[in-house]
Amino acid sequence: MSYQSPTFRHPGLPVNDLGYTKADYEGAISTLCAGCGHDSISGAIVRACHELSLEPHRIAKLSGIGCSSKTPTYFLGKSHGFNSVHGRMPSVVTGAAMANRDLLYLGVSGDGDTASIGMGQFAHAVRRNLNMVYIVMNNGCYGLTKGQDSATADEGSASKKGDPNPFSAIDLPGLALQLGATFVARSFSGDKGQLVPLIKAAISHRGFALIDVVSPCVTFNNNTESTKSYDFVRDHAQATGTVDFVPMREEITTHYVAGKTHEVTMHDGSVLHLEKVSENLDPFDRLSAMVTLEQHRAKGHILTGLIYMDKDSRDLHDVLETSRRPLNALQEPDLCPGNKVLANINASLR
Ligand SMILES: Cc1ncc(C[n+]2csc(CCOP(=O)(O)OP(=O)(O)O)c2C)c(N)n1
Ligand code: SF4
Ligand SMILES: [Mg+2]
Repeated sequence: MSYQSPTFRHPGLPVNDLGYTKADYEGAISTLCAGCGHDSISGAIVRACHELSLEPHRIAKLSGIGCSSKTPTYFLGKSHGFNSVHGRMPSVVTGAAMANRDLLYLGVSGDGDTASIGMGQFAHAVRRNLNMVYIVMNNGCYGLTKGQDSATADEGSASKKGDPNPFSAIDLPGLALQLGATFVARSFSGDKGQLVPLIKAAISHRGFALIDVVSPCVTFNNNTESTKSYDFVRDHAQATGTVDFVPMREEITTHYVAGKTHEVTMHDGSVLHLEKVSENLDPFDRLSAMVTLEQHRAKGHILTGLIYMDKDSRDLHDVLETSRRPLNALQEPDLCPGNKVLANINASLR
């Protein structure tokens, strides 16, 4: 059975700069459990791409395996898509990005897909600063295979039918910071007000942008003993500050209190406003970000918002000085320098 979205829409729906409605960024109707946090994240991705007026054919959405990795079917139905093998999404993005730097790469993964089978791939995509947005839909369990604990499940946390987890959890933002990530954020699927601007900022960032989104699994891991349940996250989340994102094309009209805010111009000219709430965190200082993250973790709090950003990030293309044009746009004269140049190279090696 296929679940296609109905094509009829109210004629008065607001359109973006390209003339597209939000429906133009949606996908098929979700088959996930009703109330699954992953669906809210899909909705946030749709909203961010619509509000940024991105051309759908300029986006490539990629994923691994899991309920989370199924979600690209439910958003950006007019974009390129590749559902890869469990944990292997980063290497597929690496190949695609090296061949065609003109696309925007949006990777979606789960905590199982990223923090267990895909850990090696994740680590190397981070340290190479691959130019992509990497969203982890983190429910602390393997939802698709009936709720086993994942490596991000907190010690002592228990899923619906499970015992308390005896192992310490992998904290993906902390790990990414240690690996040299240039954009690290965390959010909650139930907080679109925070998540949408973070996705927009991640899209504008040049380099690897991780957003770890706590996303409750209502079927297997939303009980009172779980630290990834809706109630627990609502009670324990602490935001670094409010985030506001203004795309390059829009006039900046909002006013912020001096001294309490940061204004960052992104690589593409968009502007990120950060209103600082957490006194200890300097989001442009890796060490400060690591310390603050650990302090919150020790208290059992979940730090959300923008945790760290390197404003001068150099992505993999910058480092490797790759071709500015996609490989499929190169012609023979671009690839073959001609006899004279080759003869000079040969002569220099004699
Ligand atoms: C190579 C391989 N090993 C194991 C599996 C079985 N498997 C499918 S999804 C999954 C875990 C998914 O967990 P997560 O990435 O957290 O996604 P969620 O379903 O929780 O969103 C596993 C172990 C598989 N499909 N392929
Ligand atoms: S099993 Fe859990 S993660 Fe999978 S769709 Fe259902 S609620 Fe979502
Ligand atoms: Mg999971």
